[in-house]
Amino acid sequence: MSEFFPNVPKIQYEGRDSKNPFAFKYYDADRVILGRKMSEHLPFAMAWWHNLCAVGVDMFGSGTTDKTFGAEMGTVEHAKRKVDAAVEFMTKLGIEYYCFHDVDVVPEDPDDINETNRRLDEVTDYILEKTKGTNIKCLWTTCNMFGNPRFMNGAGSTNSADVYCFAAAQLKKALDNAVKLGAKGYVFWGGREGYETLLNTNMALEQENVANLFRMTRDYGRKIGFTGDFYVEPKPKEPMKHQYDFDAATAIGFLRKYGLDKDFKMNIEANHATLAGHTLQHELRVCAVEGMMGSVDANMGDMLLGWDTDQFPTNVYDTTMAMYEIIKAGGLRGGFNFDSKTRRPSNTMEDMFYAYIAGMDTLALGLIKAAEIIEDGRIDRFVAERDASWNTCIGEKIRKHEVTLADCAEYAARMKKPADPGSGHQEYLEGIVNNVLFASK
Ligand code: XUL
Ligand code: CO
Repeated sequence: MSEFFPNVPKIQYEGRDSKNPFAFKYYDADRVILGRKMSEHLPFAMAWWHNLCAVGVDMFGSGTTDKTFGAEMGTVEHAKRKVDAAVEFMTKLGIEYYCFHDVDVVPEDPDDINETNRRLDEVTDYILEKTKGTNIKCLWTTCNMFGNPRFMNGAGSTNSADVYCFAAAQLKKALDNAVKLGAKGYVFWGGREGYETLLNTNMALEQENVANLFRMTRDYGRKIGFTGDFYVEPKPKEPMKHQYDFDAATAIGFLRKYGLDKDFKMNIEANHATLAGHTLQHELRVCAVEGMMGSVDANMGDMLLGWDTDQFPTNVYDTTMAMYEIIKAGGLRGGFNFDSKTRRPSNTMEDMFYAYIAGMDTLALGLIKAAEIIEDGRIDRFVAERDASWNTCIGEKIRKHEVTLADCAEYAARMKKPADPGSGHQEYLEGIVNNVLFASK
């Protein structure tokens, strides 16, 4: 068992007074909150790419972390050692799900997609073998259709019909593997589905081609028995200057336009929300309102940097407001995938565990505090009272389409002057949140 992480024990819940770095302070899997176990509210997933592949490379320097796991990088042998490491890592943390891109689990053959697919068969067989008898399973899978140079002008939005077919080939294989591994979802993140300049871009054609790729993938998946959700993961930019799935509202509008909204939901990432000029809470509220709440890529950005830093979520205020939205929407269909990476100088194997413990505890604390805000009831009551006029005679008639614009104008003319709409009491409400967060019990 202790092959790759010999210094790390099984991580247990010890409570908030524990000083043990290898213990949860808040995540207590069996604790019941609002009628459900914490583990049911928080289906955690490990992201294969950050945890097992990323070695700390940045724009200015090479890797700082050793992720050879005793094998030569770039070999199928190494790919299998990553599977072994994943199983040990997840078992020690009590994480049940994993997420991956096709080329996270195998080295891609640069010249022959058939060889890459053969390797995928071999390594997914190995994943099945190693996870048999455990409760480890696939939350979602996806394709890397942004790293290979052939995708420099996009995958679904490429100018080249040949390249488009290579994207289709990857998607077909990914859906085969989704069924094989029992994945709950498939994610489309359109890293290069957008443009650098409109001077060379036929936006209408490109968007229609992306929709066609979604449709064909949906049709293939359903044909071979994939019953899970398809997700779109919005992001406004990076790597492209402009990405078509800019934010949740844009992506949902796109899916509705092409009749794909029944099979697709959103995979919302915190750092993508802030890049779009939104909060994570905003993006989740849009999903809740539209019935498109799917899954979450858990991380956070750094407001002073402004790019996709993919840091582990450690801001309790943000996770509290995110959990508030998720609980009120009835929970996630998917889970919380840590699309997060340790900082470049956090380069030990132990840091991988510290990061996950901090992230899991921060979401657990957010869950606890969000439930307390809901049970406290002051905020919900205030919002209901604020909107009370919509339950009065004229308010109800407007909502039921029983009056015309002229009827409303006549109503205003009779009143001469409206009643005071009432204070928004923002600071009072922010005080309630702080009161719940920091009340010592
Ligand atoms: C990139 C990103 C991706 C997707 C999956 O910003 O979030 O890792 O989650 O392709
Ligand atoms: Co992501």
